[in-house]
Amino acid sequence: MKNIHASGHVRGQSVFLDDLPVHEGTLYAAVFGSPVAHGRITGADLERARALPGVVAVFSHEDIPGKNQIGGNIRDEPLLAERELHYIGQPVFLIVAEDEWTARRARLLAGLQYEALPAITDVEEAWGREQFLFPPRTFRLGSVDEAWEHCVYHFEGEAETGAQEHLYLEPQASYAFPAPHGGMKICSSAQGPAEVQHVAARVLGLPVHRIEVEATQLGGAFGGKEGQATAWACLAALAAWRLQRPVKLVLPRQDDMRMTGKRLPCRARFRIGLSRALKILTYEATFLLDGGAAAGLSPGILERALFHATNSYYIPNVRATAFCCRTNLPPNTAFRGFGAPQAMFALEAAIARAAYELGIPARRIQEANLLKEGDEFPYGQRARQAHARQCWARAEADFDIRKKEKEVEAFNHQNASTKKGLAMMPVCFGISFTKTSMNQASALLHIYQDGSVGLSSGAVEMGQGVSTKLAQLAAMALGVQAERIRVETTDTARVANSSPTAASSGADLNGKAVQHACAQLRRRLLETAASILRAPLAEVDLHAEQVWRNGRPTALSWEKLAPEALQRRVNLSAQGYYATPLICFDREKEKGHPFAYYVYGTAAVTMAVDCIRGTYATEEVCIIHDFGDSLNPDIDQGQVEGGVVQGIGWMTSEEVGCSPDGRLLADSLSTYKIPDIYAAPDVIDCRPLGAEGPGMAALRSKAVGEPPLMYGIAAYFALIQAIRAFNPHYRPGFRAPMTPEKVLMALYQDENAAAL
Ligand code: LUZ
Ligand code: MOS
Repeated sequence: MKNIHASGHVRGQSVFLDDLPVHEGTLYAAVFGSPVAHGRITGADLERARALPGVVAVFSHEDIPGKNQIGGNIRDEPLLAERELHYIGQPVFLIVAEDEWTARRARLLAGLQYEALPAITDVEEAWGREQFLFPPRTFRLGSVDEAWEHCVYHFEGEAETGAQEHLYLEPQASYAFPAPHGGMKICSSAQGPAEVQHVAARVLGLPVHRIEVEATQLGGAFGGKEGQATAWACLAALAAWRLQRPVKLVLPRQDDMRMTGKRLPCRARFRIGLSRALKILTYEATFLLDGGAAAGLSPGILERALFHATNSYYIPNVRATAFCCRTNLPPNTAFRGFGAPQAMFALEAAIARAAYELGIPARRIQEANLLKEGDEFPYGQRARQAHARQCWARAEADFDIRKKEKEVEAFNHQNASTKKGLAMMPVCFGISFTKTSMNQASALLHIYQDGSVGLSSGAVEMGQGVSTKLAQLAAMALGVQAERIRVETTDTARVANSSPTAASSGADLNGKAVQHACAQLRRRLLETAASILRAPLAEVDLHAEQVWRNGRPTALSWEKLAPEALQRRVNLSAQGYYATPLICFDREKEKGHPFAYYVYGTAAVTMAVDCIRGTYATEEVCIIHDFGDSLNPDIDQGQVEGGVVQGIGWMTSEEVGCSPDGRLLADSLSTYKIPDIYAAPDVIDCRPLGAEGPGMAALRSKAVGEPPLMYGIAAYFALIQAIRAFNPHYRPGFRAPMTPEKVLMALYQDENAAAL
């Protein structure tokens, strides 16, 4: 089935929050953000802003009727600053006007007096001063120190990955309007409408049932709207509540880039020990994650980093510790991969480091240590249906990696000013929210009297195609054509308490809930059909829009069955519910079985470097990916392509950067460079592994959203290879992103220079 949103998206006809018709009397809001990274508020002068014609109100924290607190598990984040300022762009005032431009102009007239305090913008400094957002955690397996003594090869080093801006096409957006009987309706571009509802209720001081949050489709999210849609929704709701008028708040791109958090940058120190046969016997890593000014989703991100510290490898002795540091930067947040990419990069750096020192290809170490059936992860779960080796072997064979390597070598031999590099990247990504309680979903289905079907679930469509997959699942389960199914918006009044659409689990969890609802409806309709046909239940079946008896079609079509069932007073609505079975985790012991299953894959990336200019191109990306039994190969292929390009961007050109006083250096599209169509790989050849999927995935179709991002890590190591082919003195510092500027410096680095 085609993605039901494809034609709307490519024609620019898809409707997002800011395109919805507005209610009469709608007002527009703009956020006044902190001008300093750290400071104490000493006064405010809002009269000039209030006096501007068209300005309706300027709100501060004093106007919040409920609690000025939007933090999740850790309550450390005010909606509007009270006394202290913690990052540039932190919301301080909300200006509401008759139109957007007036609101933004009034922002320039608002005055804030403050006393500046020293800001911490460096994660090492935060670590040194023990500025932590919450306590560190450590995962352990075997005995690292004992094993270290038995290793033949020992290496230590550092690795670093940068932040990443989500750059969803649709910026953060919310629209709130008072509803009858003291309610509030919020339309929000959010991955988790239930979380927005819950926090908005806290801020407004209302019971949760008085707030309804609806998400239509989102123009991208990538994790950036998992925890961070809340502030803007609460601000719009605050103004709408105080003024009892509709209020819209859509962040201009530059506000969005300045005010919202990014992927957590990470600095890692590692120690890796190998046997003569290149078995990794011991690995120790310490991760310093930069959480920014508030915890947000960082506790989950930190633990997912630890869960993926050994990626697709079996290492018998592991100690991985992660600290989440507090800095004076916007609170960093979820981004496709959720901590796992940061940890995986560190291990690849350790492997690459060992390979260079030993003068062998990294591929040999990678291959010698891949997971096999039954291997234990540092947190106690064992790999089942472990496809790590299969993916690797298929990649080597299908893409003839040896031949490609020889070609790269020959090319480098023949060309003086262009050099190529090839690197491989295995991936093993755990599927389930790491927080066990979040692994639940529900769905609500209505069959209407003409046989058409309305489907609501907790899943938010953000371009990933989950609506299409849910329609497919419902159509299959009910035995009707997918055109009969309308996938509705995601609304807390229809489906309550849903987890955010995140962790690659949207289609899995909501798909199972849809199947559960459909099974109930199907059962009722089969009973109805049996009674109409006066046939035993065992003889009737429902598929292809038809009731069948003993394998032959009857005169009873789906279109006739639905109204007939209604006449007979059969309930044509059903709610389905799913909670992932078996998973558990014990945080005291740091052991358990947190994941329903794993997604595996192997990528090979070839990069070509222009050694005069330092520019580069991704020539080819070859991937064997473990889709299970894909529900929709087109959508899944798209997820792999988008994911790997996004990962390559993170590793290469996407540099956020910040000045020592905490100002983001890349806060617009002229300074932040994501891969465009020209920078995207010339070839992405992604082939399915073809192994059977797990029963824990809907129709054995594995989750696909996040795992492919980590294939992009190979781009960094391919670049390093190419640079070394030109400059044997180059000492890699394993600091991503490897921007063209950095590549150019690396190409001409002399032997005494510091690692780069
Ligand atoms: N969000 C979350 C996630 O709350 N928990 C997770 O485990 C997760 N994993 C990936 C992406 N988002
Ligand atoms: Mo996410 S990083 O919102 O799955």
